[in-house]
Amino acid sequence: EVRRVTRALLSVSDKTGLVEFAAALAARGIALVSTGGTRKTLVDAGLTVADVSDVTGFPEMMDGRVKTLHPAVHGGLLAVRANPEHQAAMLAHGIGPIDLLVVNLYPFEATVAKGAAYDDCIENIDVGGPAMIRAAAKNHDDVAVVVEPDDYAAVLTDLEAHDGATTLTLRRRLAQKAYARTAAYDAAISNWLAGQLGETAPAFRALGGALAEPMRYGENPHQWAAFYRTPEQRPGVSTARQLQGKQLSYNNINDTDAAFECVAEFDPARTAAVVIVKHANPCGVAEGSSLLDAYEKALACDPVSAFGGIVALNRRLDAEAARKIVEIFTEVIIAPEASEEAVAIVAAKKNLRLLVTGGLPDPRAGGLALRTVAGGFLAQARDSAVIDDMSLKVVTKRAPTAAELADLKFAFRVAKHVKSNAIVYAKGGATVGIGAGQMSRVDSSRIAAWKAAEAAKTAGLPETLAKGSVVASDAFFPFADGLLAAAEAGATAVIQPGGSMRDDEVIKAADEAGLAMVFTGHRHFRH
Ligand code: 93A
Repeated sequence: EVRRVTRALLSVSDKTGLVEFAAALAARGIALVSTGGTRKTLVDAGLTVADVSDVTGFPEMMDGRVKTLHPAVHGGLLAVRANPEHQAAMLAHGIGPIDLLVVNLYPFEATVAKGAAYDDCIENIDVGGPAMIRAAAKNHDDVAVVVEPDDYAAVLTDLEAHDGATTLTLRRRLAQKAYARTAAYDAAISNWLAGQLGETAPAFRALGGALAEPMRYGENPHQWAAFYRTPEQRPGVSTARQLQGKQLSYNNINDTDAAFECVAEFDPARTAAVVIVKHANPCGVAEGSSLLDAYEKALACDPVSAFGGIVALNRRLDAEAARKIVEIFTEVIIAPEASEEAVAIVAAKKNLRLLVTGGLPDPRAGGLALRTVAGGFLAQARDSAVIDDMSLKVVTKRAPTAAELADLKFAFRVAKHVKSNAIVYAKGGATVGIGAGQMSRVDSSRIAAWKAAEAAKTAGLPETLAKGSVVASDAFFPFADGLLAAAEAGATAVIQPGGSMRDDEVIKAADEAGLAMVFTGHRHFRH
């Protein structure tokens, strides 16, 4: 399943690394074919390169709109080498094989991003490039396709290791990347056109929304997406100043919002606090004597998940916290402000986005929360209930100690920001185990307990982090099992809304297990 490369077609807009790559191919005796601009670059560098016009027998025409759209090119990419009929067709029509395709597309996204005129954007819609990429990727059994300079090295390594041939493993990997690229490219075009049509505007105009920016894609590369700003002026990701880093993606914005809304629950006058979010759920939350202290405690909860996460802080980002945060791969940092020194430290990580908001949103503020359903949308008030405003009721024989009570409040504050069913273990002002998004409460309890045990292992500690912790549940325990799972894991106190038909049973089980339990009277479902 290795395939010898005899001829390569190169047609690239981004000419980064092109000459070196082409020279290495030529040095292996691979024949090169190129389109106008690419060929000029290569010939100027002293390489021998055939002109694609000589291959097609047509000049590049119509402002370059038609250069490679020809059977001599597509036949060479699509012919199945082991198929005698395909071979006969190649022979009959004088079509030579193309075993390696190197294409990167007209810079449509960059053209839109720089605010170019409509016609300029249209002219930057590549047609021939994606057609060749899709053809080569379909025929990856025989053909290798490279869509970005980052992959040149991998191809050369493969050729070197297999005497001028590519492996199926590499060709498959490249084909997968190729389709991801054409999907994202088409999504960007459709997204831009939708924006031009003002297609989504009516619904958002009703809410007073304005297009903040079209996005490369949505939750997945095949979904178009755009970011709208409402006049609400709530400090957060939509009003933030981005000091550095790449453009935020759809998922970045969603996750950053989740992180910042959660950290805003912690009054900066009372404590420093840090929230680390992955996939819209907190994977570590902590209060601390400083941001560094809080960050270290938050990270300890689930250091594995924190990799590639979003970090939100409730106070001005300082140098010591920044230095620690940049030690691991982080997507976004969001804070009310950042010190000059902290900004300089983060600057060393080019891709890391740093956002400053100028303040924290008020967790008690009203406002709309929206979601779509087939054929409509649901609107509701934000969940603006805050633990400090709830009248807590001790329902067990044992009342929580002062330390337990502080952690219970902390855990319930966090549980509000964890997808249901939410179970949060906390100790000393830090989460130690979070169970999120399970369909059964007892499963969330088990997962949270398991994570607390895992985190202890990672830290080389003999005992689970849940030992001596407290536990919060976003909704009542319908049965005693979830509560008992928490007690078994080492929790000594529980906070939950209460209100189950079986509250008596659950309270009895808590008393028998020696737990202290507090009812809040408020549920924090989050779906
Ligand atoms: O205008 S196109 O859609 N028509 C084509 O037939 C075609 N073939 C290659 N654009 C086409 N390309 C693109 O030209 C490639 O995807 C590449 O981005 C660019 C390279 O052109 P040049 O070699 O002239 O710089």
